[in-house]
Amino acid sequence: VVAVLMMLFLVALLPVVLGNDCKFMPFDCSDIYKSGQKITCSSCVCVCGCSCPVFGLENMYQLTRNSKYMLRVDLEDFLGRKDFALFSFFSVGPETDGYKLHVSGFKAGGAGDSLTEHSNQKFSTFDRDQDSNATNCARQYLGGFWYKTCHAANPNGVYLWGEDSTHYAIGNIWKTWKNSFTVGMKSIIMKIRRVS
Ligand SMILES: [Ca+2]
Repeated sequence: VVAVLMMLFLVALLPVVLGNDCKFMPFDCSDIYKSGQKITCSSCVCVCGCSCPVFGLENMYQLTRNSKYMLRVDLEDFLGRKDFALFSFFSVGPETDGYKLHVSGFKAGGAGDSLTEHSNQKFSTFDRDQDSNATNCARQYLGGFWYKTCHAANPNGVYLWGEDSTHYAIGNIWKTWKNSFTVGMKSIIMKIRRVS
């Protein structure tokens, strides 16, 4: 199912997709925080009111279509190392174009850039091969992602609980972490923030 995107997106500021009946609803989460309202989750989505999100590709498309967002990926391994990768631009395209990833402007972070090469790729799953490889990358590497030929990051791959080279590149890896396809991360968290 294309709409399933298991990566955890934490969103600091989200735009509203305003329907006609929602004119006086908060514009985004910062308005909620300012109002003193308590939200129990660490991020929220405001679409005719604000709630805790379960993110899918369609939501990511709707969120990023009208404003500019930056992306920060926070990573941690099982040895206690924490680091990040920062990108100045992030968006997801519409379903009619395969929910293409658009990411650019790698700026900083010791985790390195394992994502830019996935830019302009459609999202592929077991049942929808939209990658640029002869094989089905999702089946080959047991994940769902914006595969190209196939990946440098596989955050929806198998949770390996650390370093494991038994099966090539199937893990939830971020290649530039250790220039390796064998290190399964403890966590990979993608956070977006509106910048305009
Ligand atoms: Ca393919």
